[in-house]
Amino acid sequence: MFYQARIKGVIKLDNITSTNPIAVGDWVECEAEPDQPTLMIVHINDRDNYVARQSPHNKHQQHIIASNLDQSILLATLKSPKTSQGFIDRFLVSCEAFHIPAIIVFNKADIYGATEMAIYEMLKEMYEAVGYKVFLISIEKQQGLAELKKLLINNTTLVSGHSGVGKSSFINFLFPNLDINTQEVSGWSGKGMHTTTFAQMYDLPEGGSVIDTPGMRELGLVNMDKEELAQYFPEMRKQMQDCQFNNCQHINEPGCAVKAAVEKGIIAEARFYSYVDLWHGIENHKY
Ligand SMILES: Nc1nc2c(ncn2[C@@H]2O[C@H](COP(=O)(O)OP(=O)(O)OP(=O)(O)O)[C@@H](O)[C@H]2O)c(=O)[nH]1
Ligand SMILES: [Mg+2]
Ligand SMILES: [Zn+2]
Repeated sequence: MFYQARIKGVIKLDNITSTNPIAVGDWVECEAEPDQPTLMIVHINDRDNYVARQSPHNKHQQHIIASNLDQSILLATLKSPKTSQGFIDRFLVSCEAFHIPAIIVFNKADIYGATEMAIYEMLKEMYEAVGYKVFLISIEKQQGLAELKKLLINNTTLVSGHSGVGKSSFINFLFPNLDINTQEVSGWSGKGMHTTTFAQMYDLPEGGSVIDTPGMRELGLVNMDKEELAQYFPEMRKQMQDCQFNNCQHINEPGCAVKAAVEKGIIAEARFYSYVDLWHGIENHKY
C-alpha cells in the first residue's frame, strides 16, 4: 500500500546533523490525519544501519541515502562513463565503515573491447582476492543477470554508482512493468545526465527490495579519522596486528607489516595507493 505522508514538525529538530530527517528504508509509525487520506509520521524507528554521504553544501552535515540495508551494489562501467578504481575503493571503504556488504557489478559488457576486458579481469581478480563478489553484466543484452538477481531475493539492496551506469535500467530489467526514466549518456563527455533525482525503493514479488538512487558525482567519507581507515581495507586488517607499532598508519613507519605485504604482492599495490590517497584526504577532527 502507498500513502502520502508528512512528517510531524518535532521529529525534524532531533536530527540536525543530517540534511534529511527521514530516508528510504526507514520504518515509521504513522497516524491518520483527521478528515484526510494522508498520514502523519510521528516516529522514526531506530535504524539497523544506514548509508550517508557528506552533504555537498556543508561538509559537517550528512545526507542519509537509505537505511536498514542488507547489501549495497556498486554499479560500475569501464566505458561510457568510466568508473575509476579510486572511486570503487572509496565506495568500498564507505560500505565497510557502515558495515554493509558490498557487491561490485560491471555493466555494459556489450561495449567493452579488449582493453576494457583486460582491465575488468585485473579488477575482478584483485577484488575477489579481498573478498568482494564481482559480476560482469550487460543489461542491454541481458547477460549475466540471473545469478545477480538471485542475490537480491529476500534482501534489501541499495544500487549506487555514477550517473549513466545503468542503475535505473537495472530496475527496469527487474520490474519490466515500471518503465522508469533512463537517459543516454552525453556523447561528448561520456557522462550521465543525472536522470534519477531521488532514491526510491521497489519491492520484488519474490521478496526483498531494491533501491534506485541518483548518480553520485563524488563520495565524501563521512566522519572518519585517519586512524580508522586501514580497518576498512579487509586485506590490510589481516596484516596490521603484525606492524611493529600498534599505532602504525602504514605510511612510512618502520616495521610495517602492511607495506611488507604490498612488497610481497599479498596486498595489491593499486589498493594500497588508494589507501594512501584516502588517508591524505582525511582531515582529522581531533586536532
Ligand atoms: N550499451 C549499454 N548501454 C546500457 C546498458 N545498460 C544501460 N545502458 C544505457 O545507459 C544509459 C544510462 O542508463 P540509466 O539507467 O539511465 O543510468 P542511471 O545509472 O540510472 O543514471 P542516473 O539516473 O543519471 O544516475 C541509457 O541510455 C541506457 O540505455 C548496457 O548494458 N549496455
Ligand atoms: Mg537513474
Ligand atoms: Zn603498518
